[in-house]
Amino acid sequence: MQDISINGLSGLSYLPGYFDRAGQEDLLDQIRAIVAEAPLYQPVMPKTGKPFSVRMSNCGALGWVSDIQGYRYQPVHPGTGQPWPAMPDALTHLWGEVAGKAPPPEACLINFYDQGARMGLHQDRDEQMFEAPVVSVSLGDTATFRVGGLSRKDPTKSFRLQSGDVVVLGGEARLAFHGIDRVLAGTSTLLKNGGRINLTLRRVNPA
Ligand code: MD6
Ligand code: FE
Repeated sequence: MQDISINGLSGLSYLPGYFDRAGQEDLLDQIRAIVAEAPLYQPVMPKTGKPFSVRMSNCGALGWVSDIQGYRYQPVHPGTGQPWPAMPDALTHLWGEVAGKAPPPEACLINFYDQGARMGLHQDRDEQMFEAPVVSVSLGDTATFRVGGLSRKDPTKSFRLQSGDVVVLGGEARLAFHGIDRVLAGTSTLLKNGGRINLTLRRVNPA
């Protein structure tokens, strides 16, 4: 586990290779079963309706959604109206290992990146509980992750996230701006057709 200092903020941890290849394959099988039930869909930005370049789904009690009305957490898939599938045990276990005293995660956002997809600089701030960290898992092709400070104008650092890597944004870095600049094609054999999956675990409501 590496603690990375960014703009003087503590609380950003990087755990390279947290999941070994067998662990990544197990997790991927479970994500495939989840998206068979709760299909990936292309969300749009609030107000403008501009589509995201990533496709999304969720698992856990709550899922993060974005549509013309805004960003929010909700208990059902916006297309099927069905509850989100359960969160895999491996993810609840990961949270127990890295999230300190935080209550269990309620939501796991699944982001799928095709070649060319990216994620603009943003803060994760739709939760009612910033005391709990956000924990991310990367699967598939390597991505360039950029992280800055509490203001969008703060300087940023970028580093590569490989399949199996975990990032924790907690403490002072919980609200740091971050994003994905690009996905590097052909860097992993985990997904047959390439691309990248990112899972972010969140606690939404106070215990
Ligand atoms: C991604 N990650 O890796 C996007 N958010 O595809 C995030 O937006 C993120 O990695 C909160 C905490 C860690 C993250
Ligand atoms: Fe984020």
